[in-house]
Amino acid sequence: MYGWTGNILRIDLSHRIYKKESFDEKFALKWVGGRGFALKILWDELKPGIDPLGPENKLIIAVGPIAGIPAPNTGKTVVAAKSPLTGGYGDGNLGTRVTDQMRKAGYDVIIIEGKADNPTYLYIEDDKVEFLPASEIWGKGTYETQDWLYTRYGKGAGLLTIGQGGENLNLYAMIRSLEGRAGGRPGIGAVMGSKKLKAIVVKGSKPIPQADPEGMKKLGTEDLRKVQQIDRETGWSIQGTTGVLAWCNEVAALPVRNMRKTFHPEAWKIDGERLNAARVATYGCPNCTMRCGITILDHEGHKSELDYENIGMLGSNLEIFELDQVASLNYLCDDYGIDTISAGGTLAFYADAIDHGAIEGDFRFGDAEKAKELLRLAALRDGKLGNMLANGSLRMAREIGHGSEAYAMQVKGLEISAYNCKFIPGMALAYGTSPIGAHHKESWVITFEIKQTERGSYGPEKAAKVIELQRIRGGLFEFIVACRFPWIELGWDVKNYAIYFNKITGLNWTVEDFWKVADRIYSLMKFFWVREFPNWNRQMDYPPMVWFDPTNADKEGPIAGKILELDKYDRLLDYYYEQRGWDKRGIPTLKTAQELDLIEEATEVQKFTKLE
Ligand code: PTT
Ligand code: SF4
Repeated sequence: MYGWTGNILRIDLSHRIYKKESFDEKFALKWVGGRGFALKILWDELKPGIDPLGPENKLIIAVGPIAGIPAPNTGKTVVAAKSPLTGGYGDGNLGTRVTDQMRKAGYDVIIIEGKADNPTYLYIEDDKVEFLPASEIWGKGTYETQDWLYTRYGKGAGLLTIGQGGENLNLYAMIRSLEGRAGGRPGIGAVMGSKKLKAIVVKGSKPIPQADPEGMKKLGTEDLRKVQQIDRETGWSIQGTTGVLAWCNEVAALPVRNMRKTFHPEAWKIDGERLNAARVATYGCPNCTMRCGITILDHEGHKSELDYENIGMLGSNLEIFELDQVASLNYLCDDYGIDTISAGGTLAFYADAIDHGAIEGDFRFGDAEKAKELLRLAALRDGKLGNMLANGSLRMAREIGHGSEAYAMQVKGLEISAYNCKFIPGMALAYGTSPIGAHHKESWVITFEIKQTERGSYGPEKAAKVIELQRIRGGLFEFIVACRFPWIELGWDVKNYAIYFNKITGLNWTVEDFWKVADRIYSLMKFFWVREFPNWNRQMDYPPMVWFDPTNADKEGPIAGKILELDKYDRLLDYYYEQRGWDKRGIPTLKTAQELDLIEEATEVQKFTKLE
């Protein structure tokens, strides 16, 4: 078997033991890697209903066959667990040196189970694992933690760390790596914190098994150069992801004031042009020639790397239009190790709830200094308010009541990222059906929808496009494990990934083979949710009700008077389910399970609900 090391490293923190296990070719071909491996392992090994923050939950770190090989943008790793924020399957994907170090150490998957007695960090070097005391770094932010570890293990070591957010079980705590990388929005950092695991250091020295290493090296190096050339010609990385901010503002899709508004006259102050002008450094992931991490100095003088989601959720959504202050909020989220999207969404919900009299408080939209203080409370779970904020907007809404759940901007408990879909049905469907809760990473259909279709239409072609993108983004790039930006931003053909895959594995796959794996993964993710929530119904795939409320329609601007319509959204959801082979509840049918080779899993899920 080429392309996979075939090894899983299983680490038990409770008993301070570890062992190397192997997987066979059948497992590799069925699940390929990354999200596929993580999902299948969690499905097989977690008992339904376990406490995501208890020792029974498992933290999975998984790479895929392309990960770490010099080829366009392969420095990514998947981190996954049962999510404490949503209660369902949760994962994220971050740029890190762990990717190639882990492969070189001889593993495709690391499973971390149990819970350490005391704060611990792991040092993994090839076949050796050390359980080391983390007392000197426990309580510290991610930047100080990284520096401490780099001093001991050198800059080339692969590092994954958590900050105070993960330690204090903030439900949207993430795992951090490098200068500006963060992954695991649905609280994967909190799972790591619940295990008293502060950091993981990985170093490896073995070759990554490949069918044609020389051919792949030559092709990969050439393609990295080509991608760099296209990036230079198009100028994409001049503004990187933040180039989309001005467009969102123009087409009324920007999150403003807890997504009550869709554009703002001051948005230009925090757009990609301003960001690029303020740039002091550029960061990137390993094996990348696009380097999209635009870094500026924040209000206090720290270096802070900003992407569009960070600015949208901590800037316009909070009506903060001073770029250096947005950078400060972003820096704090990075240092505490909490998700900027959920943090921004939860703070915006809190300000909105105060505005609507659902809760008393002195936080107002636009107040950057107060927002900094609230981030600290949330990260440290300081006091009653800190605890509420640390639980995310849905739990907070359920606690404070007064109908506020309608404007908690989340799906399945995960806060919506920075696209305001008041009147963008296809993108609302993408959020509704995202298998980890509302995240644009699965299907970023918005540009197709606004540029190439009638914006207010609910036709089957929109459902089809959402699925097509989910196959590529939530499927392919999450199981071969590579950054999707060369494809989405520069038009780098997905067929290239089949070429790399075949050179590395010695197989002869086409992209159609990839789509089958993607569909299998999507159906199993749904089974995972259904097993956790046996009364599953289609309302779990709805976006927040405020997007259907005519009184919430814009009063002016490009979409004045327009709002989503629930009966039409339901029809769109039906098209989506039909095309996926799922029933009216949104659950894969037995026939679909059979076609996707998921019969064993379907038998298991039948213990919880009857399949059609
Ligand atoms: C991702 C989510 C995103 S998606 C952003 S900005 W984006 C936010 N980044 C955060 C951050 O930074 N710090 C922080 N404390 N919280 C943050 N929360 C938000 O998290 C990321 C890039 C980006 S930038 C995107 S779209 C692409 N995402 C990819 C993906 O998901 N899969 C894939 N195969 N390739 C991708 N390429 C791009 O990577 P989550 P990263 Mg992150 C600081 O993981 O959980 O999905 O959250 O990965 O290495 O930081 O790169 O406009
Ligand atoms: Fe990382 Fe950006 Fe490069 Fe993707 S394009 S690998 S997110 S630096």
